[in-house]
Amino acid sequence: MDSVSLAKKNAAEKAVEFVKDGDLVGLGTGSTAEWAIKKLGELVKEGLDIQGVPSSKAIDALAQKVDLPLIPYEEFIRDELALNIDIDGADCVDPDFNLIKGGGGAHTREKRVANASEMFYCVVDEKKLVDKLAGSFPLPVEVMPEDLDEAVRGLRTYGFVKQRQKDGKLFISDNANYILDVSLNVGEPVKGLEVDINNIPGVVDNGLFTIRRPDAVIVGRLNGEVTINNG
Ligand code: A5P
Repeated sequence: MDSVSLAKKNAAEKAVEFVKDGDLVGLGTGSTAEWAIKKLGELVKEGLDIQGVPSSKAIDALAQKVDLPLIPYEEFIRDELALNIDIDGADCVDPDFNLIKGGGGAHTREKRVANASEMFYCVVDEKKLVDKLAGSFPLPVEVMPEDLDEAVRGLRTYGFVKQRQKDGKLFISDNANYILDVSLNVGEPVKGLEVDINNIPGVVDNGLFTIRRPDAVIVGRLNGEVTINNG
């Protein structure tokens, strides 16, 4: 395994150590969170008693594959469930624990899950740590297809806008929406931007996590070490 993959695995498995018997666990999306889900599957086989809430269809499928007991995302929303802990990755993390997420297009559900969680552990390899969010990673913004043009016009205030594609086709989110990636030209701080962008007509949610920030960021280092940074 290469050093970045190992760093992701080490960070995710460290976060799993904070999961306790009886917990309702938010299951993040992405290649880092997947390590946590696989580890939780192993622990459940050994007797850990938890239920997971998947933040995407892809993670729902993985969790089922490793026999993790699940509460479907739709049920979590309908019943307004409170979760004990959420383990999720990020595309970049600034020194104040503000995040950009949504590289996999799952940030809307990921944010609902993080907002409902008492503890939010963000798990990353050290390459995700940045001084400034703007310019480090294009900001994913989920938009409703019928409002695409209006959303694009509104988002151009903040930077270059590109509609996401996958395998030569328009990317469609789990919520049946489009994703626009915005190369932010706004500089820092990005505080306030999360709300402002969500006020553009047609925007469902954007990948800034500046309001619900992680309680801890667990960083897998390329030398194999893991550091836990508490907020
Ligand atoms: C999914 O939409 C994202 O928010 C992911 O959590 C984020 O892109 C991190 O993914 P990796 O762990 O694969 O880098």
